[in-house]
Amino acid sequence: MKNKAYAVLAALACLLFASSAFADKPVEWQTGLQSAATGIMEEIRWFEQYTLWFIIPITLLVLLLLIIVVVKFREGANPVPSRTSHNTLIEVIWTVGPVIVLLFLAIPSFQLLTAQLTPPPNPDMTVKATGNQWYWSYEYEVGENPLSFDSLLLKDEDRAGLGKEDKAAYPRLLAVDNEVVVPVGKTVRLLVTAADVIHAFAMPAFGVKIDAVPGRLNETWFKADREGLYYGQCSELCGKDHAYMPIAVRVVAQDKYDAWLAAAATNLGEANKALMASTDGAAKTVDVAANAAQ
Ligand SMILES: [Cu+2]
Repeated sequence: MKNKAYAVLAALACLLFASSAFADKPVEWQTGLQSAATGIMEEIRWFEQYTLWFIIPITLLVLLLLIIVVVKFREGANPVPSRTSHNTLIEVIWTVGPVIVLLFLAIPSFQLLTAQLTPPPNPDMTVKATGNQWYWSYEYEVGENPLSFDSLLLKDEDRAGLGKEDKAAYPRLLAVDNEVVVPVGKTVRLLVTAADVIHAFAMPAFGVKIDAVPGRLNETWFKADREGLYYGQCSELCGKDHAYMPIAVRVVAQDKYDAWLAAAATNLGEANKALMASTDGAAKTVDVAANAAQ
């Protein structure tokens, strides 16, 4: 029985490890946050743990007080209830105590929010993401002719030809045809808007989540610390296909990014194919980029 439990645990660990090796995305039975790929997400993970240091003791204290009241002041033990209605000391304590606790939570929380929404001066590049019913489109601010493309969910038919490893890297309902490509270690300013209804751009591993509102340009940023393929989703209910407009960001070395960008100016499909061949090895068999035109 014990061995079986260990085997299950080991299998789970393999599963977690294997999927994290391919791409940053949610895993089955996951309850915690995704591992961080940016400094902001590191801070968010820290803040979550920090908050628990308040939440758990407070919850236990309230539970303890409730148990004391239930036991000590039940009718059997305390037939004549006290008629006390005020106690100034207690009222001061239960007002000032929570205020202090809230300050301890609010100050780092607002600091983090400010950091999230304030791109550092002189970002290395700017990408604009536009939410549409139901896909994302992206624009790169590069020279005279900005690069722009749509990014659509990779359909089941297009995934059918993928090998096992590729299926893990290009998961169902998360993989897209044209990924956002950015260089590793560079500050990317992200402008987010929408063309029709409100969407939201969310990339859990980056600690990015910002509304995409028609007629309004929201600004945030990220600096990915490691290369990889990252998945996020639209996070504002935007219509019937809200669940089918994922976000994929591929973080690559600067030289690969430069090569991709140069090639993408003339042929995005070929640029994507070349990039995948150089980052994924030759395992990739299906022409993911080919269904771009739709
Ligand atoms: Cu949506």
